[in-house]
Amino acid sequence: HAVKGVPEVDAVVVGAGFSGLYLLHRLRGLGLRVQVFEKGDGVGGTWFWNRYPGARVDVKSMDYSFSFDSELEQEWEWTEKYPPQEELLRYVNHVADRFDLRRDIKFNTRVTEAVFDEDVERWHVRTDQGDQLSTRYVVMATGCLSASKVPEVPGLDLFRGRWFHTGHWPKEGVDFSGQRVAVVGTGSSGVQSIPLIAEQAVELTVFQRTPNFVVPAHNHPIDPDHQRSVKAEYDRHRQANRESGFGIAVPPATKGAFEATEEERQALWERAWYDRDNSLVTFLTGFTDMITSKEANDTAAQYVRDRIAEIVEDPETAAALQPHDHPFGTKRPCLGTNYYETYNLPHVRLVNVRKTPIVEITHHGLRTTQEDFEFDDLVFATGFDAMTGALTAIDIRGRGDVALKDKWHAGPRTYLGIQVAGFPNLFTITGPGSPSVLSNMMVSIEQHVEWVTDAIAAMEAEGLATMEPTVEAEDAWTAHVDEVGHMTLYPTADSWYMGSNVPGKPRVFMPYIGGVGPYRQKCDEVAANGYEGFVRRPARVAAGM
Ligand code: NA7
Repeated sequence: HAVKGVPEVDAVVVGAGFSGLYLLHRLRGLGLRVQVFEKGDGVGGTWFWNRYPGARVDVKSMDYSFSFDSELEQEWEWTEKYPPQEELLRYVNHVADRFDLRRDIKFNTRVTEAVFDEDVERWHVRTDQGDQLSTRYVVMATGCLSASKVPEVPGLDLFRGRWFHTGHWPKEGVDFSGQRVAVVGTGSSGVQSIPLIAEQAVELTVFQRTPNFVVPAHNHPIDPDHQRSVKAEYDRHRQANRESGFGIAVPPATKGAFEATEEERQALWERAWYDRDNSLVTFLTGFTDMITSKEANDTAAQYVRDRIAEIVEDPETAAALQPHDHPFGTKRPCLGTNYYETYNLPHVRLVNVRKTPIVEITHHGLRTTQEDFEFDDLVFATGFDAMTGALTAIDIRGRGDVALKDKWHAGPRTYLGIQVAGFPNLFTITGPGSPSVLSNMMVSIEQHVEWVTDAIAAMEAEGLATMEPTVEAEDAWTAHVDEVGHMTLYPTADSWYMGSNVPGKPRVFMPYIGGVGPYRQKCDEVAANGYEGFVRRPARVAAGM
């Protein structure tokens, strides 16, 4: 049945970010022939593309790194609490070299199509470079925030200045000296880049649709003693992350916000705001009911709003920067360095485009319902078609020629965020329905890569040809993800977790908020129970079908 002349491999991996690299390493370890396709000209995924000024991870370096190789984790020296993009890119290149991964990666190549051939039970994969491959397994390591999104306002083709999206920033960097710059978007990318662009630009106008909660990052050089002490007990440290809620171990909250006194609450928020060792999750994990009770959450939200009013001198700007429309954390909170302070600079101006929306881009700038703006450079920090965008951008067709895009027309449906019914041997790393973006991605990536490669190893050992979830298991998991999501405040916000930032995208809470630890336990139980909820079959020929 094999298509004549089409080369065969055992596994195709799409993407050479952290997920794709670790997958390649593990799949090779099983003795499989693996082909990785990567659309960039280097490894690194997120850290390859997001080179905008100020880009850095907001999970601590000691936690945001691979744990699978003890020599790697012991030898690599981090320099900062939150490493910048360049350092993460160096790290990921080091990993690629150390495990000799490049020879199985084809760069500058985008996978355009993956079609399951039911007759031979193989996937037929095509790329934009004309590659065609026949493979048994396809693993999508395409990332949750990789399909970037430029606003759907007319006129961009008329704009005579330079324009950029933070998610595919030019490699050579951009010099904004002497320029009048506009930034659209105030999520993490806007929050990180705005203060640095303001240092160069002669004039900076920030177009904000929704103010976010921005907590001081307190980034600093890593204390060598701290690095040594974590490394001395790295296994225990990593294990605590794996068992935690967000993939970042913190002392568990013991009471609800209103079981504490006003002084206790205040002390906690002071620590979350001022302590140089704070983290992204300090606010969210302070009390047991932070993500389930609006009133509890609002004690933190109000604390942050008060700090904004304190920092920002112009009362109108301060008011516009204060988030009121969503609870703290229900849109991805940001870590910032001099973010609010930047609005005190005389050449920086905030425009509230919720009040006066952008109507069109013009040849010299942009026009809102109220005003005509002129500038030289336009920066879109407008985010991504999150979690599903990179998957639905590929023409993926499973049994019965059903397109993944069509199957997901009302929102993603998966079992464990790992597989989709009707798409045998297709696996997603940190897919919708898994903790992914609500966690320390490195912890989630390692867990998925290990689970998926173990599942493949088990198939190989048992001589099985296909693995896919039952529709019942997928329905039950999808309902569970939704149900747990709706026990929290998350669905009340217009966020990219809900698909709200993409016009026409179904409003579904995509990640799993049940917690990284419990989720891992569930995955392990499923595997231990003979891959409960999955159908695993020998080859049809071998089975005499
Ligand atoms: P985000 O967090 O999705 O932020 C995008 C920002 O752009 C956000 O403020 C959006 O406002 C704004 N936006 C998007 N479209 C428009 C239009 N059409 N007009 C005006 N403003 C717009 O992306 P980031 O790249 O900052 O961060 C992505 C993730 O990386 C982050 O969450 C971390 O996980 C790291 P909105 O809130 O939709 O009203």
